[in-house]
Amino acid sequence: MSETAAELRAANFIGGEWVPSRDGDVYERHNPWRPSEVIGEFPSSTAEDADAAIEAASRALRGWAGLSGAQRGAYLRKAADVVEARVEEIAQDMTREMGKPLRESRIEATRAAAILRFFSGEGWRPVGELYEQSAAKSLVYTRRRPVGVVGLITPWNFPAAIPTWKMAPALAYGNTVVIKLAQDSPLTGLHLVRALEEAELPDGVLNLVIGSGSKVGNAMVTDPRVRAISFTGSVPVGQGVRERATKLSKRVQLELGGHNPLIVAEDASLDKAVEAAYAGAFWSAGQKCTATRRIFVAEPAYEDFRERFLERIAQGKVGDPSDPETEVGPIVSESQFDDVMSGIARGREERGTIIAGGDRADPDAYLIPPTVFEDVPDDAFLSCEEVFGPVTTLYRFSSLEEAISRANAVPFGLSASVFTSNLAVAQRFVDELQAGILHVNSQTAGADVHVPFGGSKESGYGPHEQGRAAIEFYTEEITVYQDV
Ligand code: UN1
Repeated sequence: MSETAAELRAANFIGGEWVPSRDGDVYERHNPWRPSEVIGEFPSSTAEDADAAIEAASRALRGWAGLSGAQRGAYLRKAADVVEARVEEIAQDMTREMGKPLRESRIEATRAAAILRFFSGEGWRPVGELYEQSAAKSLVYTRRRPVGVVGLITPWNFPAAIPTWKMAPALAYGNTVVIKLAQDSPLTGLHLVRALEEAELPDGVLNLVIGSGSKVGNAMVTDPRVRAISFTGSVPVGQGVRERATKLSKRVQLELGGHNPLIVAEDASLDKAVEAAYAGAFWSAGQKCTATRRIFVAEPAYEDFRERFLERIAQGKVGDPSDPETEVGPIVSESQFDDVMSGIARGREERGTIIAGGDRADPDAYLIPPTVFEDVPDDAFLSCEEVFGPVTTLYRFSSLEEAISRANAVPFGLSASVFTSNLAVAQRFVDELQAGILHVNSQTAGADVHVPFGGSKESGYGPHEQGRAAIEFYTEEITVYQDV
């Protein structure tokens, strides 16, 4: 363990103190590349710990909300400096704890600093609109105020970016925070919380609890003091969160799964399309809700695309995620590995043909090589359900209309790509494809820090995240009639 990492406390952070879980329970987290290596022992917290964190956040609310936006932004700017100075260390820990290839971990840690920096400027931007009253010339204005204590529940697959893109706007707009980090990758999030502690955030403004969704997450969702819940994770868990939280009139924001299509038109640059398909389907071992799950190729281009895609797969580096050349590393845990392998088995049972990968690639690591299916029916499991690994399927299409309608034929709507050199094709795709994030000539994954991010249909619920869009969820808009 590096020196600063050793200083990190594998503990909860409540009211400005690093504390073990109340009942002292811990769990071990292992390196998915070499599962015999223990990464660390982390608190296995309960509802009592969540309660203490919510209490601390409630006490800190008035003081924090009472600062100016620019004052709050100054803390985020300091934290951005700390994260930026530690990008390499954070990236190394991210790779060890969840197997994300180092090249992507570095990009993600850098992105966390950029998110903090973006939101540090929010305090200088408008917080309302000014009108004239209709009956008299007196003023009426809108004003955005903090929601209160917010609960953030984050997944293991983007352990730097997602906690940051929830914490930074929550804090910038004057809320206090209780965050639950995913049990599979808490170390990266500990670096982030530590950076905000080093920025001297007042006690209780940010509280961290590590534990399971059923204990800690549930306590956050059902506690009436928590006024808003932002959740990123699976569809069934997210829907359960929404049900319980809305009963208590809480705000809910959900970022759930995807089944993202990439359409390769006949006139596409195939080199670009192949590269994007590879990155979208296999980087981070396909463990992104924005990963490319279905690739629709125009009939005349199909054989050529297929051949180049298989060549690209043969050249790609699969293996040790700490090697900066590696493109595809292991799956995060044994249970996720088992899920992906059973998705592959199901694809085979349902008449799918595997043309690349499909079998475990290392007896120790949870390593699955890039896996490609073809001849999978549109109503088969693989064509409809998210398999959270490096697994994608090729389909042929004969008209754009057909491609768009098959691309839309799933309950998900997170991201989608088209590759074409024809503007009319691009425009039709942008008009008709049912997803929150559309890409023309770029891969389905990836998200810029300053623009809205979020899905439609079953992929998302509530206002979008990131950029200025985040203000919708993390503030309440009030209207003020002001007469003299
Ligand atoms: C990205 O594509 O860089 O959990 C972000 C996920 C998404 C974030 C994707 N919520 O995979």
